Amino acid sequence: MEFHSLKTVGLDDEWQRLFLPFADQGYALGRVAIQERNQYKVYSSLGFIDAQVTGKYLYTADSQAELPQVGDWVVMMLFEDENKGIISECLPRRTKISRKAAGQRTDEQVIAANIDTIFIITSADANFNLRRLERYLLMVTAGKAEPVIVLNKTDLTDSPETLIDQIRSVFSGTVLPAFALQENGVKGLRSLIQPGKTYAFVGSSGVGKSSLINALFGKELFLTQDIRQGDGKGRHTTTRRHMVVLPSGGVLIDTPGMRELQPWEGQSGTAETFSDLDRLAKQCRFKDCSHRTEIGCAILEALETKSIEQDRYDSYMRLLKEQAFLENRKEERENKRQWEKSIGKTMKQFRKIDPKYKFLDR
Ligand SMILES: Nc1nc2c(ncn2[C@@H]2O[C@H](COP(=O)(O)OP(=O)(O)OP(=O)(O)O)[C@@H](O)[C@H]2O)c(=O)[nH]1
Ligand SMILES: [Mg+2]
Ligand SMILES: [Zn+2]
Repeated sequence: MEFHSLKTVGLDDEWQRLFLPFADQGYALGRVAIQERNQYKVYSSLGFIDAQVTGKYLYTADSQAELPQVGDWVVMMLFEDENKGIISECLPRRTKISRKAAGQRTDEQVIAANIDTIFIITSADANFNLRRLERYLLMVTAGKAEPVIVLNKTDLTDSPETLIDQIRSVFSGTVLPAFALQENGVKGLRSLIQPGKTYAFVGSSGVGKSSLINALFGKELFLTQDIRQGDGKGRHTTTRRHMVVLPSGGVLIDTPGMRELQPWEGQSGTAETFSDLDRLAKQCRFKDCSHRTEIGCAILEALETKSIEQDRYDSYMRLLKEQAFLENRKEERENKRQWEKSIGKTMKQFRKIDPKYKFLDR
């Protein structure tokens, strides 16, 4: 990998300012390109090096989200003769993209950090789904990065314009058509990419994220899916997040397609995509309106007069439900933590009286 300085991977004055106090103590700065458990590949002043997180950092982190992720700026001790680093801190994230971790847990999973623009990739085939796009938009805007929607595989439809119009009905930002398998099919995308800025590619498996990055590089950098069999569901080609630098400048992060997509960040998440509905909801007669049966519900009224569509209403309701669920789970965990803390205190007091005292029933 060609690599000249940390500026190539996005270092700017603000990061430098944040790092200054650490520099004075002999630490080095780096940016995480790949992460697999506690094995990191980091851009540093020594070039592309292996790194690990200190034991202390690892054991004091409350969740995966607090550990360094792809795109993070990290503070390291460098071991020059071994070409290795030990990470002890992560600089505060400017932006991130995260979701609820797959499965039952309500943990936040950070997909990438410090991204300027997120390309949400969708494809002009059976995969096209506006509701899913809305969910991606929500996830992106909650993490404060700027979303751009890319409609890939425009060769597979007669009228990409129709699909683009549909996207514009739910999104007022930039929408770009693309054809990853043709050299000039990524012209629009390329023209958006600026040196020193960071771009993440997200979207379902098979929409062509890796193909688009390969097209931008003009060579096969990443593995892409072979000709699909059957309905094309199932296999993920990209299995980990990966940061690379375009020769012309611009930092790109490829991500594996997401199967489970639930927004993480609480209420704030509805802000952008459903801002009109949120505004309407403020006009409901009851403050805690569920927008299902209440008299004086502004949302139901809008539904009745067809100023909002049924499936937009449905996805709004689904989202509110998920958020309520996540909020509850967070509260539960907080309660549990408080409870454990108070048990701990009680036990300390008991031990003062009798050092052998144990709580048997926990
Ligand atoms: N027809 C057509 N096929 C494309 C285009 N872009 C990508 N493909 C094909 O779509 C398939 C999936 O592409 P990938 O780039 O692997 O998709 P991905 O989004 O990276 O998928 P995951 O890594 O599994 O998340 C491959 O067979 C590509 O050749 C396109 O613009 N048009
Ligand atoms: Mg891929
Ligand atoms: Zn209501």
